Amino acid sequence: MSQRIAEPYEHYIGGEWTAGESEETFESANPATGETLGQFQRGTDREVERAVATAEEAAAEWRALSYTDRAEYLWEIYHELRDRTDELGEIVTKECGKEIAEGRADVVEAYHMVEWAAGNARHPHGDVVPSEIAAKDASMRRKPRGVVGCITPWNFPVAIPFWHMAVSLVEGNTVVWKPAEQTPWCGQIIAEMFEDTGIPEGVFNMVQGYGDAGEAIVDSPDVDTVLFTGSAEVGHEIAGEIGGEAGKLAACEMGGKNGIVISEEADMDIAVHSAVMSSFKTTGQRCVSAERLIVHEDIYEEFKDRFVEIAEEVSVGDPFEEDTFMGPLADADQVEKVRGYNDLAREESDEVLVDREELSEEEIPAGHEDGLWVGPFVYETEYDSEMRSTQEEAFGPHVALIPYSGEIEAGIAIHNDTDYGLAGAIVSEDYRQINQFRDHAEVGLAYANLPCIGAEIQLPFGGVKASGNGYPSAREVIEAVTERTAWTLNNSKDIQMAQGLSADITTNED
Ligand code: UN1
Repeated sequence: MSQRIAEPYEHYIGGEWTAGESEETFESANPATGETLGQFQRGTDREVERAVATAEEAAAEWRALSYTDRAEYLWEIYHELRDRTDELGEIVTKECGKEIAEGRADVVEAYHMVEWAAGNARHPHGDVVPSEIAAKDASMRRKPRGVVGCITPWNFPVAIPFWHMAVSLVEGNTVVWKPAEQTPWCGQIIAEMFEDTGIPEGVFNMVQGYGDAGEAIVDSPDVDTVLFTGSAEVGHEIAGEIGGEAGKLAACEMGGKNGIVISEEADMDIAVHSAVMSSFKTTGQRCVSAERLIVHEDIYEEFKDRFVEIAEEVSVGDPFEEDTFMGPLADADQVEKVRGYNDLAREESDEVLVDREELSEEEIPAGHEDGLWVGPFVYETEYDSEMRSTQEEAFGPHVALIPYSGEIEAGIAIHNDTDYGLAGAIVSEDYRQINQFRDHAEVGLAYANLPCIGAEIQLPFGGVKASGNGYPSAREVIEAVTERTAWTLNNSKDIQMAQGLSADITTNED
C-alpha cells in the first residue's frame, strides 16, 4: 500500500488529506483470499459538503484556464498510469479479484480515456452554423456546468473513474468523487496521482465511503451534474430525484440483461468463443456481460454441447495466475446475489446444464480457502417472459441457453423482451440477419460476430431503456458535463430576423 500516508487512509478535500469528522472506518479486502488490504475513513454528508464547497470555490480559477492548460494535469496522470500499469493492474486484481490481464486492461482503459480527454482539448468544441441571415454568424459553444459529482463502481475501479473525471476536468468542471466502497485502495492511488500533478486545490476531491456519502453528493444543491455508473436500482433513484430538480442533471449508466442471438447461419467457433467471453470474462461482473444466449433450434444441440464443455472446464482460480480465466466474485453481497439467482433458475428453468456454484476442494488454490469462489452456472429453458431468472440481472457467471425457431426476427424479439438495453451481439454469417439485428436490437452497444464486451472509450458507452438515462459516458460524457450556448453575432448595423420575422418597431404614431 501507499507508504505516503498512514492508515486509516483519508479523504482528499481542498488539496489536503483529511480524516473528516467521523470516527468510523471501513476496510478493503482481497476477494480471492479474504486478506485485509487497508483501513479507510468512512465519509459522511459533512465530508461531502466540505468537498462540494471547496469544489465550488475552485471553479472560477479552474474554468479561467485554457483547455490545453487544464489538459496538462491530465497528461501527467496519463504518463503515470502508463508507467505504473503493472503495479496498478496488480492492485486492481487484489482489490476486486479480476484476473491479472483484466486488472491491467482496466488501467489501460483508464489511460486511453485520459488520453482522449486531454487530446480533445486541442479538438474543435463546437460547430459553425450557417444562419438564414447572411450578416449573422452563428455557432455552438460549450461551457462547463460547474461541480460534477462522480459515483463509480468496483468492477472497473480505475477505468470508470476516469470515464467520469477526465472529460469533466478538461472541460473546466471541478469534481467530487466517491469511489466504490469495495475498491477504496484504487481510489487512494488515483487521489495521490492527482495530488502529484499539483492540480489547483479543490479542483479534484475524493470522499471515501458508502451509499450515504453518494447520496449526499446527489442531494447537494451545489452539485450541477451527477455521473453515476452502477446498479439500475440506485441509478433510477438518482435519475428520478435529480430529474425533478431544475438546473441539475444526472447521467446514469446502469446494468443489463444482455443477450447474444446465435442464428442458424452462425460460424460455430465464433459463436462459442463469443458466448464464453461474454458470459464468463470478469466472472460475469461486467454490466455488459451476457446472461442470455438465444440460439436457433437448428444448431442448438451442437452449440449447447460445445458451450457446456467449455463452461465445465473454464479455469476459475487465483487471479494472479496468468492461465486463470475467472477470478472470485467481488464481495459477499455478490456471492449471495448470484447464488440467489442460481437458486431461482434451478426452480424456474427446464434443466441446469452446468453447476459449478460450489467449486470442488481441489479447484480452490492453496491459501485461497477464504476466497469468494463461484464458478459457471448454465441452465436451459424454453422462452417464457414471466421467468425472473431470464429477466433480472444476476451480475455473475450465470447464463441461460434459450432456443428459438423461425426467422431472425423471432430471436431478436426474445432479445428485446427485457426492460434493459445495454449491450448485445449477433453471431451470423448472413449480412441480412446482421443488419436486421443492427436495426432492431434495442441496445446502446451492439456487436456482430464478437463478444458483447470490450467497448473502446472513443465510442459512446451507454444503454437504452432501463440501462441508461440518455447521457452515455466515456467520450459522450461531454454532453452531460457541459452546457451548449447557441451564439449568434450580428455583423450588420441593421437588425434582421430569421423566419421572416419583422424587425420593424411600430408605434401609435405609425
Ligand atoms: C462495465 O461493463 O461495467 O465494454 C464496463 C467493456 C468495458 C467497460 C465495461 N470497456 O466491456
